[in-house]
Amino acid sequence: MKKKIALITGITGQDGSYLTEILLGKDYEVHGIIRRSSSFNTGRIDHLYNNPDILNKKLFLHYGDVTDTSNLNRLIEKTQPDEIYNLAAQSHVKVSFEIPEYTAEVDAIGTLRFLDAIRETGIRTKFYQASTSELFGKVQEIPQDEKTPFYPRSPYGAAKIYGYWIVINYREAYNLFACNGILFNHESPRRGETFVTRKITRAVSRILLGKQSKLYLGNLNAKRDWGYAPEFCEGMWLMLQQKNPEDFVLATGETHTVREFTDLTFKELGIELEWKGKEQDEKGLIKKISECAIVGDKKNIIPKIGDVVVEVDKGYYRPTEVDILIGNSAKAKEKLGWQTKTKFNELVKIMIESDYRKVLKRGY
Ligand code: NAP
Ligand code: F7E
Repeated sequence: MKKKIALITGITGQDGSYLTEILLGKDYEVHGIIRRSSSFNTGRIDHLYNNPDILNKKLFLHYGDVTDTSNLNRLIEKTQPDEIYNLAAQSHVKVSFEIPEYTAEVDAIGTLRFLDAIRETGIRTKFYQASTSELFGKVQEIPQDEKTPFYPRSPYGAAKIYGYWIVINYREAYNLFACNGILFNHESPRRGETFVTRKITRAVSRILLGKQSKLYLGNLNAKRDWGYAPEFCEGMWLMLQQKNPEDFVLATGETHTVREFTDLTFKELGIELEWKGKEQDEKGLIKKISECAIVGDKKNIIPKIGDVVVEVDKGYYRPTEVDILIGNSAKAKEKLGWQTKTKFNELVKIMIESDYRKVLKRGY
């Protein structure tokens, strides 16, 4: 049987790297679009890229950018994909307030360019769009599912809502097989280092090893539905294996605050925190230090009881915030047989264990 061909934008990102592994595991030929960069940007796929049995045999990389229409048309013609996964995005919500126009160019119009390239070339392919729980923004109901009205709270959310609707429009107008995966936050050791979970696990590792003294955070009370990224990438593939194109929410159904994520991260390394002060003056201090499996002897921990290790920096606050997200993925469970396995505390453990070992080994 002919191998299936997938084309992935955003292959160098967190999700792109896991999705590539999943598709190669299912014997796909995978083509990825990478951006030209002045420094290396393939770190997350280097283990595949540097494997001579994989590169240019099962995995092919092409320079491109979702802001460049002619390049997208050419790549679609050249690769003739059975499935396209559009993961490329300016994906940082806070940054989208600084570069709103570029965010719209990539996240909104980039999606349109792809759909239109499919229409123009007339190739028969399936299209996955990386939609997001940020569409729900100022949430209109709790929990959120496929029928919950949207209320985006950032230029990122506003750009992604265009992407969401243009997918539906092209599906209805031109009969394309195009799906929106409305994915709630999903994290991993490969998460970008400026997203809050990875920022916390890296900083806590560095604090305990004496490489940095404090972790500065923004809104400690924001609540997110955090899942484990590889499981969400399997869900993307499942959406494109259905008979009919539909939109699906993928979420864990649990929500936790940034403060809880921070507390649990320290706890995994044997540190109990106490919180003092209110709102922007709130601080996290070390209350107790215990032996723990990851660190071993507590003498290896550099900070002392009473040290302030977390502070609030209002520079990390957003002009408009999404206060709470919690998803209901009953539809995905029923129709795709998809549900999360990794619980919140396991996710924190996976991430802190990975970062602690990295900092210990590399020294930074
Ligand atoms: P990520 O780690 O930030 O990766 C983004 C990818 O897009 C990177 O490969 C990046 O390339 C690429 N990219 C950015 N601008 C591009 C452009 N103009 N042309 C081509 N490629 C471009 O994001 P992620 O966490 O893997 O998320 C994947 C997708 O899912 C994104 O669309 C995101 O908005 C969406 N999403 C993510 C979550 C989540 O919790 N992770 C939840 C819902 C939706 P470089 O490596 O060169 O920067
Ligand atoms: O923020 C709060 C912040 O940047 C989570 C992207 O993948 O998921 C991601 O967007 C929460 C927010 O992710 C800091 O205010 C506090 O309430 O990790 P984040 P995000 O904004 O939820 C969605 C689903 C996507 O689609 C996006 O592409 O944490 N927070 N203190 C902080 N956030 C950051 N980054 N840094 C802080 O210091």
